[in-house]
Amino acid sequence: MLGKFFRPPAPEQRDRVPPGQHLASGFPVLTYGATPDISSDVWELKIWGLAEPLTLTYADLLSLPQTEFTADFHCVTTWSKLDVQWTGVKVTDLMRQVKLNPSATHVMQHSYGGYTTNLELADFLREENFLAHTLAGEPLPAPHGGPVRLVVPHLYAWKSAKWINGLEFLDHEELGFWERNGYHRRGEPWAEERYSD
Ligand SMILES: Nc1nc2c(c(=O)[nH]1)N[C@H]1C(S)=C(S)[C@@H](COP(=O)(O)O)O[C@H]1N2
Ligand SMILES: [Mo]
Repeated sequence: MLGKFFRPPAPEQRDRVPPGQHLASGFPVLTYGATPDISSDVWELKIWGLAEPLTLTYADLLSLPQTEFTADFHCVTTWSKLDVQWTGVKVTDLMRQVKLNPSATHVMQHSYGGYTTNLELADFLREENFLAHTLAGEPLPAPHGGPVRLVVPHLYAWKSAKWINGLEFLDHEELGFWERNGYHRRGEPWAEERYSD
């Protein structure tokens, strides 16, 4: 398993690598299907379902408070990358703009290209989640989800939609693309929630 693409964690990193994961060298790209080509002038994020409908442009996103984040990244295919540096808008700051219906309990992320992934509202509203537009000080490259992706550090990375363009609030759980295709409904890496039963 260890070889060109993986390296063993240093002792101080060991307790940050979840069971069954290996550190990747570099930052691999993992995409199902084609990479959408969306410029920041046309990018938009639509909010609908159990919330007052709202559309944010890239300029709207930049007008919200900007935060730098360092977060670990865990792909269910067993690679992890520690200390990824991002800049973007905290989900909690975004949600101050959104009038959520109190009956909302879940959210579906929608992406350009048709990818979807689901979250419970409590997993979505965490302080450490954010919409990222910058990776290591550079505009987020398209293969990593640019112009804008969600990042949900406490769950496997398939829960972090690249090229995000929609948040649909729901009062029940619906399953996204990978969740309908055998992956776990929640995907917590420390509990190795990889596959559905
Ligand atoms: N829209 C979209 N988002 C996606 C994916 C995808 O195929 N399409 N792949 C997911 C998976 S499985 C992982 S591991 C991460 C990979 O992000 P990266 O390519 O920036 O490493 O994005 C997630 N978000
Ligand atoms: Mo993944």
